[in-house]
Amino acid sequence: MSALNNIILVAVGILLTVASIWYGQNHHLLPASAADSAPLFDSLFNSTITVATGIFLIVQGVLIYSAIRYRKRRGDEGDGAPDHGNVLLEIVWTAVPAIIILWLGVASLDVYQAINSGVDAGGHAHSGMAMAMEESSYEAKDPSYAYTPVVVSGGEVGQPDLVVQVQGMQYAWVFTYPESGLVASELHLPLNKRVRLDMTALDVNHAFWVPQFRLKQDVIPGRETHLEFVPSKLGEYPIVCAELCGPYHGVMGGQLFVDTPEAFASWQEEQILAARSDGSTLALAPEVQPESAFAKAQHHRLGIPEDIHVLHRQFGSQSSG
Ligand SMILES: [Cu+2]
Repeated sequence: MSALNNIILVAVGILLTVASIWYGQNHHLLPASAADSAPLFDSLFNSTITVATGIFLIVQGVLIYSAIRYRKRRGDEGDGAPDHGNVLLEIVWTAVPAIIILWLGVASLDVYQAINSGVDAGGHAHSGMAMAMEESSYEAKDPSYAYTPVVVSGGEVGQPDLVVQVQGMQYAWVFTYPESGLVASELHLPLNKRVRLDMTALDVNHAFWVPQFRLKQDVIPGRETHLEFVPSKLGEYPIVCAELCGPYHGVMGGQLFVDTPEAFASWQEEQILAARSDGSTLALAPEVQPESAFAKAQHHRLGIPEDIHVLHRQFGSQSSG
């Protein structure tokens, strides 16, 4: 009988292990992975799901088994057998979670450091004055639209091929390509090139999040934060603000396009041509139009009332219909 019990116990253990490993690899809880940072994150997530599934099945299994096996029988009015605890069991159920949490902490730190390698993780603090000077340097230098497309080289690992300045504001993202002076409301990135985002906020805290890249980073006024990665899959991905930043936080989003290098180059050329043919093209002529006007266009697109600009005193916004 005891031998049979042991066999059943081993069989249940094998079944639990197989079920946990299978679910850890087939949960479909994550969106497609589209950057080099994603597989690192995903393998940790899958391991966590495997362990969590095992614990879930054990706990629920023991609960259901006990409820059935030790249920009150008809006519049974007596107490259960006296029990003074089980030292071995208590050691096991303390040690096992402690080991799991320790492993999870070390493995998470490992992945975090791998994803942030090559990036000054904390960014560096700026004074308000330094910040204001930095903002003015975002403007294109040449007023005659003599932009040149960003040349994307195949730089060595750890050396970004492309740097994009990201500005978060209530309730939009603005992307500046400093090499060409291009300012856009969409983020276009070339496939398989190392990209660094230099990010700052104009008003309150925001957070730049691309679920398909498994990257999320706070974007803070008066301070520059960074993300560095290699987009690894062509496509269009949502950019989400992951920090409650005001009443219209929920609509603060954007689009990220991972293009072939050729498509990326032609997108840039299109933008530059548009700027040449129409001097008022706001997104391409930051020296002509203040950034507040760009924000206004975003607000219009998102259906946000224009008087929200009253909140944007730092832009000196002049509302108009
Ligand atoms: Cu935001």
